[in-house]
Amino acid sequence: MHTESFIAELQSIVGPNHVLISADDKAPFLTDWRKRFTGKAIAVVMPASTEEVAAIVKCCIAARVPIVTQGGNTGFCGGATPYPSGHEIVLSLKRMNRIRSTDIANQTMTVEAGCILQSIQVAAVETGHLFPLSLGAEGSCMIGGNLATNAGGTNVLRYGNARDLCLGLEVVTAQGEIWHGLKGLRKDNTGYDLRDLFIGSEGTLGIITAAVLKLYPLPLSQWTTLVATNDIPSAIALLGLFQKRAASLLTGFEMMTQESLDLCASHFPQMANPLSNKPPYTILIELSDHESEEHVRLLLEQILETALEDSLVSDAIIASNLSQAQAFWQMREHITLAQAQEGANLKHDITLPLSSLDQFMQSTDALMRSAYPGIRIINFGHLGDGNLHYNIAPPKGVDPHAFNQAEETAIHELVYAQVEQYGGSISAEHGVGQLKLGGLRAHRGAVAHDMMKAIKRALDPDNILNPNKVVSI
Ligand code: FAD
Ligand code: 2HG
Ligand code: ZN
Repeated sequence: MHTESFIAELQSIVGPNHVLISADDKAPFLTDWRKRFTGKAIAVVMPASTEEVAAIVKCCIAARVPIVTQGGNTGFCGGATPYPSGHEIVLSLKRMNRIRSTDIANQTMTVEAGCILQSIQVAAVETGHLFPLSLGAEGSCMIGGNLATNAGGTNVLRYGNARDLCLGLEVVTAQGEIWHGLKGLRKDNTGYDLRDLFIGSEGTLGIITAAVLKLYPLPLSQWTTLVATNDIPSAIALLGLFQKRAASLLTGFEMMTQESLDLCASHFPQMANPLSNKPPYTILIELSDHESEEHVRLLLEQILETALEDSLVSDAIIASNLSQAQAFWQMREHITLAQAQEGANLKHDITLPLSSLDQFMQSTDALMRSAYPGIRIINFGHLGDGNLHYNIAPPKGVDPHAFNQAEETAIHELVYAQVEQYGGSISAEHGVGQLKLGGLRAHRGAVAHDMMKAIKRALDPDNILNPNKVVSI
């Protein structure tokens, strides 16, 4: 491969301004959001259309250059970061950011992969609809990346994850062909489900260029409350109570330990927990209603009354206006930002059956604290989905890089052994990327892992799309 002629060919496809080759221009695309992974790339290429993506893939096949597709670069597993070998290109979809159409009768919107999630949410509201995918990175992550990682976020317990919100895809295959799968159908049993195969495949099977998304009626009113619970069994009983009494009106159920909130407040003092006496667990609950403000407010008050009577909660604050509700959510979302400011940490994005969650937390906390005295367990997450962000930070005053270098493997092993014991998953919503590549065979089992490798070989025999992410062949 002659680098110069390869670059010239890429330039002829997308135009010279859209092939970045200088170190400074490429730098923002070569390190992930957490600054955990840094790689190198021949170039960063920014196509403006699906046809240009297809032409780039064909050019890369001919030159035997692998492609690392990138959306908003907010992923947590290094999936969008090239390896340090420098033999890959980064394909950034940021220029493919058009909303192609909205079909009000069908309640769908067709968007290009480089649309920022928040811009889709706003466009949906402008038509009187809700696009329910919601996460802390929504101001910069892109829908292609959301689908490629099957992102979760805070509305999963009511609306499902990214997979549940997508009806059709347009994909450029590893052969540089275009699969036109942009149908907005809620039923389609015509053989294998290709859409679901590409969703969650983290750029290893195809390049998502556009998607048909589901829209929902915009709720009339939302009420948010923060409640204090003393233990996880009470929190889970509270979840059951809300599910029974509020049913589909329950749209958020998030858990934060006080240790997480203390860290958050130490970096963002204006975001201290408004509940008094620093309860062990703070739960953020959101109800969304289509009937009326009074209806949902009354329902929330009645459920909280029962919860207080049954001693499931010891304290509660209902947000009295929109800005207080936003402040509750900000506190929740800022735990990740506080951790980033505090320094390197070890993330564990895990799910457990709700029935095992308490035992998991008690035994893992005990093992962790006895092995690493002074360790900080920053545990929070989407309790309604059984999804914990069980993040580990070194004892205060200990250099995080030195600590991670010495203890990372042992800490991951400790947590993941516990996850296996309690029937959980080592990746709930963030994916595999390069971070969890090595642990996947043991976790999924040889049979499942071999099927995944067979799929990768069948769809991408030249191993051109994001090699050595998710699975190695
Ligand atoms: P990128 O990081 O650019 O890419 C992620 C993966 O998808 C890579 O493997 C990449 O190759 C692939 N990819 C990207 N675009 C395409 C495409 N068009 N076709 C094929 N493959 C593609 N995640 C959650 O699930 N829930 C959360 O609550 C959540 N909160 C977050 C909060 C913060 C502050 C941050 C920084 C991140 C959070 N994330 C969360 C993680 C991240 O935002 C999601 O994984 C998101 O879906 C990634 O989107 P992206 O556009 O940034 O993708
Ligand atoms: C969230 O739920 C994100 O806020 C980030 O998934 C989790 O920081 C994390 O580990
Ligand atoms: Zn999360």
